[in-house]
Amino acid sequence: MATQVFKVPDIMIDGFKFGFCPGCDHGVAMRLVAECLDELNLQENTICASAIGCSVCIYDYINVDTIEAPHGRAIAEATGVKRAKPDKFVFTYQGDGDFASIGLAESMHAALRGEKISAICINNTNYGMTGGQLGPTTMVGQVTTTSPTGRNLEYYGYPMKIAEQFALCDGVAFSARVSLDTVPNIRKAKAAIKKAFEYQIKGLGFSFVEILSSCPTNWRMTPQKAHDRVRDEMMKVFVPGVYKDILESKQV
Ligand SMILES: Cc1ncc(C[n+]2csc(CCOP(=O)(O)OP(=O)(O)O)c2C)c(N)n1
Repeated sequence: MATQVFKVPDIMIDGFKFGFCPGCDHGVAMRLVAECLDELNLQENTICASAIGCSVCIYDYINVDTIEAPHGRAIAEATGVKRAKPDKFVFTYQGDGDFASIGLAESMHAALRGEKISAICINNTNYGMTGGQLGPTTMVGQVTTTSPTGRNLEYYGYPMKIAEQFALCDGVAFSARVSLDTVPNIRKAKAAIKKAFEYQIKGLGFSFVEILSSCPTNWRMTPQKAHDRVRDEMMKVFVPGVYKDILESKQV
C-alpha cells in the first residue's frame, strides 16, 4: 500500500482553494498554522482574530471561530477576547504592515503587558494587498510603488526587525523568526508556531512568530526568483532564529 505523504489538516474548511497569487507563502503559513491547531487539538476552543490585508482570508480556509479586525487592531481584539474568555486559545494572523505599522502600538503594548495570546506575522517587506507600498519592513534600497527609486535611508530610515524588537518586551515568552524558503525551514517554521501556541496554553505570556514570505506579484518576480530573494536578500537582513524563549532562558 502506498504511504500517504499528503494529508489536508482536518481543521481546513472542506473544499477550500487558496486564492493567493502564485508563489505567495501565505498559503504555506496558513497550512502550518492549521496543522499545529490540529495537532494540539484546538479546533473547538480557538478564536482567531484576522487582520486586514492578504491575511484576512484565513476565515475562508481554517475552520475556527474568527473575528475580523479593522486594519491594525487584531491584537486589540484578541486581547479583549482572551481577557473575557481566558480558557480560549486566541491567536492573530497578520501582515507586517498590520502588526508592525498601523497596529504597532497595540502589538507592542500587548507584548509588554504579557497578554496570553499568540501572534503570527507575515513579513513580505511591503503592503501586499493594496499594491506593494513601502511598509515597516521594506529593505533599504528596495523598490516599491511608493519608493520607486528604492528605500532611501536618509528619507525613510531603517526597516524594523520585528522578532528582535518584540523579544525585548518583558511580557514576551517566545519570539522567533522563520522562513519558508526550503523544506527544512518550513519544518522549523512549524516547530516555532507549535511552540508559540504551546506557550500560550501553558499561560507563559505573549508568543510571537514572524514568518518571512515571498510576494512575487508586488515584487514583480517569478515565484522562483521571489524565493531566491527571500534566501539571498531577506534572510541576511531578517535573520531567522529564536530571539526569546523564556523556558530556555534565551533572549537577544
Ligand atoms: C485604517 C485602514 N488603513 C488602510 C487600509 C488599507 N489597507 C488594506 S490592506 C492594507 C495593506 C496590508 O498590508 P500588510 O498588513 O503588510 O499585509 P499583506 O497584505 O502584505 O499580507 C492596507 C494599507 C485599511 N483597510 N484600513
